[in-house]
Amino acid sequence: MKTLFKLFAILALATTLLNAAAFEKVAKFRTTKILITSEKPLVVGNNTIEMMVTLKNKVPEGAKVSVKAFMPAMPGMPAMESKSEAKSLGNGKYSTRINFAMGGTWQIHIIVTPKTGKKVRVKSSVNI
Ligand SMILES: [Cu+2]
Repeated sequence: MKTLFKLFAILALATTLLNAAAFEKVAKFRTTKILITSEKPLVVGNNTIEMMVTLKNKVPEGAKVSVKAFMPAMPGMPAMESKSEAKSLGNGKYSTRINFAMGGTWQIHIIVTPKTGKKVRVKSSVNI
């Protein structure tokens, strides 16, 4: 019995470690909450992020999600932007790729378009 318990404890720990995201941030706007995660640390170049979207603590069935990451113009540098339509993985989970062209602070706008009702823009930012 003791061995079995140990086995379960190890399994539980392993699962926790496997699920630990290298990047995690919550973005909120009114009743819309988005948990942004990435398995790998965010880097300059291509990144895959996942988003867990809830509206009033519920999964918005059939909602569309798009992501815009941008950096305003800087001295000697034009404004930069990366736009994408996220792929639905079901159960309020979405995945998309973002390209960060350079290091620094990037503004992130996540636009959630529910099947019915108004679209919501949730703002966040990341440091690369
Ligand atoms: Cu820049």
